[in-house]
Amino acid sequence: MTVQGGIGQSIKRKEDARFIRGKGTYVDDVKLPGMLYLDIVRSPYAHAYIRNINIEKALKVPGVLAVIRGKDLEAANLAWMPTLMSDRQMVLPIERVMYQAQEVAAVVADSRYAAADGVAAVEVDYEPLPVVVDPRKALEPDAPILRPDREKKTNHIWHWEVGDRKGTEELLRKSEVVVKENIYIPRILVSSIETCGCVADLDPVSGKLTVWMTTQAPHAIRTVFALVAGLPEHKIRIISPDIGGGFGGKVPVYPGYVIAVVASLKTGHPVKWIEDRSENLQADSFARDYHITAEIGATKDGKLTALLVKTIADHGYTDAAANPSKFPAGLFHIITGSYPFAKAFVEVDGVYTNKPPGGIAYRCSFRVTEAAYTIERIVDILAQKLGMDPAELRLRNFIRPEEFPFKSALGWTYDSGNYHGALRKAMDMIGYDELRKEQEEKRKRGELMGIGISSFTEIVGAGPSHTFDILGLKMFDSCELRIHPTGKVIARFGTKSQGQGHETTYAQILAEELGIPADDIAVEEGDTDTAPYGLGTYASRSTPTAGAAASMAARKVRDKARGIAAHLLEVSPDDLEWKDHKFQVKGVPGKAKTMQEVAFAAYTNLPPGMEPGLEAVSYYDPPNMTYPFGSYICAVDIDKETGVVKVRRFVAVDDCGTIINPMIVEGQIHGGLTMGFAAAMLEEISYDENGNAWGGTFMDYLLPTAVETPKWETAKTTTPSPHHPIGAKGVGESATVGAPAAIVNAVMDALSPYGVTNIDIPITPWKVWKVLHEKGA
Ligand code: MCN
Ligand code: CUN
Repeated sequence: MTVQGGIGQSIKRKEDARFIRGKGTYVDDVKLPGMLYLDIVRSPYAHAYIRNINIEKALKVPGVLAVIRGKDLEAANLAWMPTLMSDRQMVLPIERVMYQAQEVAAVVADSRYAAADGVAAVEVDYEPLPVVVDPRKALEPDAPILRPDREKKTNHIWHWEVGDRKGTEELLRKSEVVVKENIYIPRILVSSIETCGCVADLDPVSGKLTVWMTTQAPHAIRTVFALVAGLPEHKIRIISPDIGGGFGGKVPVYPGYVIAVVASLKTGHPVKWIEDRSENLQADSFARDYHITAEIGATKDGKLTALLVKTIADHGYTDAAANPSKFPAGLFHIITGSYPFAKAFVEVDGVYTNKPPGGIAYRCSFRVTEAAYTIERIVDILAQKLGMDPAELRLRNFIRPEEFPFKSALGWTYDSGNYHGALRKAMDMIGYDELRKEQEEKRKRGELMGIGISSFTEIVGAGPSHTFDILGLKMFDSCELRIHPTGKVIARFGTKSQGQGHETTYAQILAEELGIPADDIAVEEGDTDTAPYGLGTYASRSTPTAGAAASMAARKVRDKARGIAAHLLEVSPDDLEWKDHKFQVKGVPGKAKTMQEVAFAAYTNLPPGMEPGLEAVSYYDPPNMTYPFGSYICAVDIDKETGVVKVRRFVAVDDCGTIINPMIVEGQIHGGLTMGFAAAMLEEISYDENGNAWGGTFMDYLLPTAVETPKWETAKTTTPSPHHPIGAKGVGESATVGAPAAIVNAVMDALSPYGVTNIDIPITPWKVWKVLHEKGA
């Protein structure tokens, strides 16, 4: 017997009732009496001394009430703030600006327009300084030191390594075939529909600070605010209302948030700050920017041996990456992917440059995108060198289903997988053998067609508290569940949906566990005054952590409910079984009580001595990460004359274990594939030698529209996670992680007759045309 909205049903999203009517409440919809507006003065220079900031004219602009500078913040000890990676970051500068578009001062006014006029009237006297854009140049001995405030007088931030360096080098030396490639994964930025912003309201009477804020992690923000600003934590309320896309870009604390809080304190009014699109693109947390050298070894018949990876990570002027504290390069060491290497070694060096800070954001699961891209690219380059079909090379090497749980060469324990199954399914769907035949014929005619595979392994669900923390906060998550007398439910979570559909899918888990229709279950997130503590939504962790907490809380409720049901049925609790979503007397299916009947009794007719009420809380600390995976195959045609790449077909087989809502998962995969396509073909933010951003507006930061986006063909296999209460793995980032390598592998496959092994993304027509031209095609 199924329950309405139980696990596996493609019910429509509950939240869409308000979104499609334009009735969502986003931060910019919050309007409070007496609210003021903040706008920010930003630096035109990538590196400069600030000689003077003259605010006299700005203060004369009608409507302007205050101008805030770094030195105003210094008095409150707020000119700098700590980053998540134990570095420090300017809220507003006192002496120097470090990147173009950095916040320099802030204007508070009684309207958004007056604030903008005020910004235009602030006069800043800069003295330009030498700019460092290339992280490799930043490491040269004569490079200007960008962070003299640090003890170590060097632009090198940290070195991090994992694995067996000597063993890997030795095994590579002994390997019959070795290939090595330099791969650059450029800077990209999330372009959510909604930019970042907040409304900060410090009530002068109660001393309570309420901040409506575009954040993916409200509780963590509350604790960080308490620790940094010294405010009592119970007097801070962070509300993350509806969010128009996060994708990682709403994890960091941006200076604008802090300045808005200070402005509210200073003026005694609520203050709103909303970024505009260019500010969002130019100053917010970036993703990728990894300069990677990968080397892979194999035997002549294609058995993989060892993998060695060296990386320079460009962090901009401060290391403000959002990673678990122990992992400065995130989970990059998932880079051995779907393969059982005997030896592997990875090292990463973090470097300062004159660029905006950040790192990891953009549907990445903590640098898993970089890892998956590298391994899936280098395996293809190896196949090319071996003269072996890339599908054959993968199938020969994949970790076998019976080898799970599998310990990778770099120390992760993969929970479950069936990589052969996913790749074979994708090959069937796309008609792999026929495509290869077609390619052979086309090659004879001089036409360029390519087929690319990506068989990625993800790692999501941070995480087990023995390994995962952010600034010491353990990365568990939570569900608080309460059943009302009439059998209706409210459940609150420590995570925060930004479009993923949590109001629907958490209700589905609870419906399945409680036998109560999903329509009768309200889900709330994002208000720290009401939601249980949790670390928030990013790294596809909500289902593995808070989703599991939903099951565990429901099972706690069921334990109590069993006693009440036994009382109602006048039997011993041991005589009951939970079957078909109700408590039944074993062997007497007609004698049963539903959860709704039990709920009413919990407030009206209890067994003697039992506490009234029916509720439970679960703080779920997962025993392991979950390891979703997939196999993607892409077929492209390239126009020799123009270099234009056309994705003809793209087949995606994903496996995220038990699926809660197939329609939502398909939506996640469609969106993720489109973002992966964007990274492979269009998006890039780069800098000229003076540190001017290229790609700071949508005129030249290219997003895919419906016109460019290929038609996605999706399918699934189901390999449940053995340690998750319902066997689910995360899926929110899989497609963005897996897609780029499939597309680039297809392009390189098309170009392989010319001996081309790599073109760095984005694969623009110009880059392709240039290579073809150079090779005389
Ligand atoms: N789901 C499911 N069955 C599974 C796994 C997931 O039905 N086996 C559902 C979940 O219940 C949830 C959705 O799929 O409704 C995504 O779940 P999960 O993989 O747990 O990821 P999170 O909810 O933690 O979302 C975070 C993830 C990340 S990190 C980025 S980045 C990203 C992504 O989600 N940002 C998004 N997808 C996004 N989608 C939208 N619309 N907006 C964003 O900002
Ligand atoms: Cu890295 S982007 Mo998601 O983890 O919010």
